[in-house]
Amino acid sequence: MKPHVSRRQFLRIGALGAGTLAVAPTLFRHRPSAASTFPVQNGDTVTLTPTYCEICFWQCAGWVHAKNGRPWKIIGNEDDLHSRGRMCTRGTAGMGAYTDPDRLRTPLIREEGPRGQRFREATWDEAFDFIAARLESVREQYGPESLAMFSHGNGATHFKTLTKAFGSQNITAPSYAQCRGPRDDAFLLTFGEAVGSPERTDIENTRCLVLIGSHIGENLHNGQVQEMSSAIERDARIIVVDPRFSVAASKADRWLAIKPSTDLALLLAWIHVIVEEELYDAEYLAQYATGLDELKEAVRSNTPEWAYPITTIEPDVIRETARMMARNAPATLVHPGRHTTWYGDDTQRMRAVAILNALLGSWGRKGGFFYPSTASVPSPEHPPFPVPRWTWRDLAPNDYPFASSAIASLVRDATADPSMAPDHPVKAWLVYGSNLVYSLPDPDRTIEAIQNLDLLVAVDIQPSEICGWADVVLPECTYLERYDDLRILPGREPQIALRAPAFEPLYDTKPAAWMVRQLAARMGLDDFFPWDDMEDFLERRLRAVGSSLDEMMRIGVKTLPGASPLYIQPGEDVRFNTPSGRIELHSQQLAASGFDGVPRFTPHPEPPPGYYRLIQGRAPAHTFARTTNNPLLNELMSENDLWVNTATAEDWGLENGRYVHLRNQDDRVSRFPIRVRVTERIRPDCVYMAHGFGHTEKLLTKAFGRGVDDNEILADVKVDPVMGGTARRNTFVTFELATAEVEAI
Ligand SMILES: Nc1nc2c(c(=O)[nH]1)N[C@H]1C(S)=C(S)[C@@H](COP(=O)(O)OP(=O)(O)OC[C@H]3O[C@@H](n4cnc5c(=O)[nH]c(N)nc54)[C@H](O)[C@@H]3O)O[C@H]1N2
Ligand SMILES: Nc1nc2c(c(=O)[nH]1)N[C@H]1C(S)=C(S)[C@@H](COP(=O)(O)OP(=O)(O)OC[C@H]3O[C@@H](n4cnc5c(=O)[nH]c(N)nc54)[C@H](O)[C@@H]3O)O[C@H]1N2
Ligand code: SF4
Ligand SMILES: [Mo]
Repeated sequence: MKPHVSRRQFLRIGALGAGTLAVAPTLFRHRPSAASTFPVQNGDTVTLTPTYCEICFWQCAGWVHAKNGRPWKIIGNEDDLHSRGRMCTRGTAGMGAYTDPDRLRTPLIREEGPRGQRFREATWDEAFDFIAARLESVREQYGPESLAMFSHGNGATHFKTLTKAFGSQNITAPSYAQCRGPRDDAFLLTFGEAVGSPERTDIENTRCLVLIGSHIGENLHNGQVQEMSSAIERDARIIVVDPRFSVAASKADRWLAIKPSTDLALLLAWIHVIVEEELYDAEYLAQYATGLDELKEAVRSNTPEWAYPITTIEPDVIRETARMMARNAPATLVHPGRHTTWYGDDTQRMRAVAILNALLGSWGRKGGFFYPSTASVPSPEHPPFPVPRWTWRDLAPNDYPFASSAIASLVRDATADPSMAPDHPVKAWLVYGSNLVYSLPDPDRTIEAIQNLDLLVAVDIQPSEICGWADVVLPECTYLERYDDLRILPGREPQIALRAPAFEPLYDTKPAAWMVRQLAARMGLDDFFPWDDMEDFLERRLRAVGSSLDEMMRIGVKTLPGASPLYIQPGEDVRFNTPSGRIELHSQQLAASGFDGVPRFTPHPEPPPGYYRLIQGRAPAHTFARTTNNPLLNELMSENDLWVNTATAEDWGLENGRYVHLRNQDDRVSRFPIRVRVTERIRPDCVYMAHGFGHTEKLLTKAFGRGVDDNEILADVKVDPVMGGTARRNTFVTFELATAEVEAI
């Protein structure tokens, strides 16, 4: 029996440290008006400015409250489908990004000498002149394609335009090949469409939610957590597959404590049961799918008994959970997760997830995957971009045929080893809001690549590690001090959201849009920016859809007309964007390229004796490494713990709270120690930590040396041959007992 957990209780569990959603106190009963100032008690005045959050990429819209011009609080915008009026812990703490005294304050230029750490303060003019001159020399010597851009976040919009205007389409982000690439490409191959961000998952209406390694509740993507809370309240069935008893597992009907790295075997066994017992949606498949016969043939031997010794999940449990999914179909959602670069065969594992959903008929059905709508908002017109002579694809023309985006790690590798593609040199990097030393595997390789560059520009708000390796650091003001482009993302309705400055930029920091205009002027690329300033840019975009900056300042979020139906209508003729025009259970495209048309299980390496598989995930109070120095969030959680099973801890004589260093299978030892958390909530064959800690940059005074960075001890990073994703969970660690403990820091 599942204990009844109400939505409120789930949220409270969050407050205990697992995942908090701050419920917005409604200060004003009426709608706020244009960044307007309201008198409140004691003669105080309060100003409300619309924003959408930049603390993670769910981009919740909210209202920034300033009291007497001073930062006060941020609450969710009730009309916003991403936040539904509530921000999460991290979004609520967005003020900390603004108030952090460690922020970058002024442009920096590297002093003569080797790259790394020695800078002088510079004026903006000096910084722009330097960059423009170096880029010109790169263009002359190697061509404009030699510039690569790495980014994360909406603020990068204008830098991307600048890069394309310069003549390069080498624009990439670790959020593809180090994150959701395998998932999106697997769904593209199967349904002809990606899952996208925010995910098109109809958790709100699901009757059976299956989470395979997706730890919603700790992964705090706001809308999903709220929808999952309401699914729990509605008493939807929840199945969680995780080697660790996650917050989601604690809410589940069934927790399948799978042996890590074996998920594909479980998925194939589920598919086997659904096929053998004919539990699939035959009518749906007959109308929309192709490849059922090949699928049946391929999974014939993948019985639950076959999967048991691989996964350690008992055959009865596999059968029972498969039937539970089928009983609730099509309102069964086998959630595709987001961070899916795990073991190197990730696109194939995600294909199995896609196939399972197809069998259950959940694609395009209520409680499964909905069809999102996106607002169409034209931008001010500019001349066409020059056509580059080569792109990132030419760096490895015969590899990763199904990569649907540029592979950040590939661009990095080609920079480190110019012989990989001698005719396509990468000589300059523009890095916006991406801490590549933390987010690309093999940081030594990243630094090696950087040493080959003629120019590295880092645009950031704080002195993250990547800044230390730059030639020029451009300090951006935080999202609370700037306009950015509109938020235009797919969702149940075509919504747009505005981010406007609530405060003047502190120190000598500036918005990216201003930086780009300054650079464009020096580089003769002004024509690509046919607007005066961000207010003009936004006004023009908004006028084109019948709104205005003034209206958006008053409402923050607007739903535009033209929402398309969320679900496939009964009997509707649907053409899927695959070669066959149908859902491809057997992928013709994969087979034609020499990959398995139906996924096939192959075992992954096992930890040697005395070693444990290192698995990792998200801390609810932090976003990657970008918030660990945020004063408000650092106070909530300043370092990560290492989850160690009680039996393992006993074997090693590890008591709770003890600090250890970690040694991986290549004998690489973590720079800092990590605190052991002894728990029954994890299998004995693996250990777990949250990503984003163990900062090596001393200027991040609160985060420096606290906890361990999983990235520095990754080993055996397998590359997915289908799309170039870099797998992060073949690392095995053992414990180095730290005697000096924290004094070592
Ligand atoms: N080892 C390891 N590697 C990983 C992951 C992991 O779990 N472990 N996760 C992967 C995943 S899922 C993803 S999505 C990627 C993300 O990896 P990245 O692309 O690196 O993204 P973030 O960590 O969000 O980016 C952090 C940088 O953005 C800066 N920043 C924050 N706000 C702003 C702003 O307003 N303006 C500017 N200019 N900069 C800003 C921060 O100071 C920081 O330097 O990493 C991947 N890499
Ligand atoms: N608070 C917070 N929320 C975030 C983020 C953040 O930084 N902070 N980042 C966002 C981003 S960009 C992403 S990509 C997502 C990532 O979040 P998700 O896509 O939900 O998940 P992962 O990080 O892949 O998975 C972590 C979970 O997988 C389990 N796991 C490890 N190995 C295995 C295995 O072999 N099999 C199975 N079944 N489970 C395994 C871990 O125990 C853990 O519970 O989170 C998003 N949400
Ligand atoms: S989920 Fe939280 S951190 Fe992410 S955008 Fe929303 S409020 Fe901000
Ligand atoms: Mo991600």
